[in-house]
Amino acid sequence: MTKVAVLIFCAWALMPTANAGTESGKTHLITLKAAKLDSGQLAYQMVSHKIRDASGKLEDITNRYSTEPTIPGPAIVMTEGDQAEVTLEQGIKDSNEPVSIHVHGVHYKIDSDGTMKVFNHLADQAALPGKPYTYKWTAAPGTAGTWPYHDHAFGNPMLGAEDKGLYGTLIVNPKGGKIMAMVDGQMKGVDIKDIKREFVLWMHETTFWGTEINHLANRQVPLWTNPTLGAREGELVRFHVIGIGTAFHTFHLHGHRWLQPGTTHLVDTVNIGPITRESFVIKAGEGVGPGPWHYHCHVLQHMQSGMMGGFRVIE
Ligand SMILES: [Cu+2]
Repeated sequence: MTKVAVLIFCAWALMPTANAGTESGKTHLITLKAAKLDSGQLAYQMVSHKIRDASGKLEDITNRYSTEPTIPGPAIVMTEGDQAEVTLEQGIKDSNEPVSIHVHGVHYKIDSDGTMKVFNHLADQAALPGKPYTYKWTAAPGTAGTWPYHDHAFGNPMLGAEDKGLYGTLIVNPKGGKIMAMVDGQMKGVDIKDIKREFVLWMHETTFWGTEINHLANRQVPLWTNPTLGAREGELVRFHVIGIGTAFHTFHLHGHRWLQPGTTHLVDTVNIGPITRESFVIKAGEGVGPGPWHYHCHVLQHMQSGMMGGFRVIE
């Protein structure tokens, strides 16, 4: 190799490499606020969500979210290859304490860890009143899945206040646009765009906290505690079940069964521990028809404490 060729080669080798797959991805410009509910619990609220495509065009999708703070917090949906800039505002009444967002699953640099200096030994990565903090996430290829995000600072600079309601869901859809599911008695790839509703259920101690992402109305609907879910028979429905807190649960859905992700196992009950999750697609009422079906935790003590809700499938 000539000297010039070596120099060109070295310059090429040292160029910052774009994350494969991100060139065509979108950038999510998100502002979230941490707030206090009348109940005294804490919650995240979507303030603004705009999506910038590769040509620079902005789409504002803020109106798809509740205008109030909710538990769980807003479900943020990205696709592998997308990036997000998430700015958090501290809007907690009567408090000057830092609050943060720590996300799981996706890629981020150490300054987007959402932790405090006492924990990360570098810097406080939290919002204060009048002083927002911005986190950068990359939904890199291979990070498709359902992930939690939660506070890691408020009230306790090591651990934060996730147990007071500061948690939400990040859904990274696979770039290929398909999810394996057992539908019509066959294991097959289901088109994500054919899913009509997604139910996000967080299992916290002896209570379910839910949100519906309704793709028919293009809206997220807060469902609050132990909700009754609803679907039409034959609709493709996706569940995201996530644990938080200290208890271990077994999530069970009556009359339905699903393919465990990455396996050929068909199940109707799964273990859910703190910050572990299960995400799956079913066809509502498949083989069993409409009815007032139920879901519940199958830990007897939790069932006895009322940890259950309905899954009404109508014709
Ligand atoms: Cu349980």
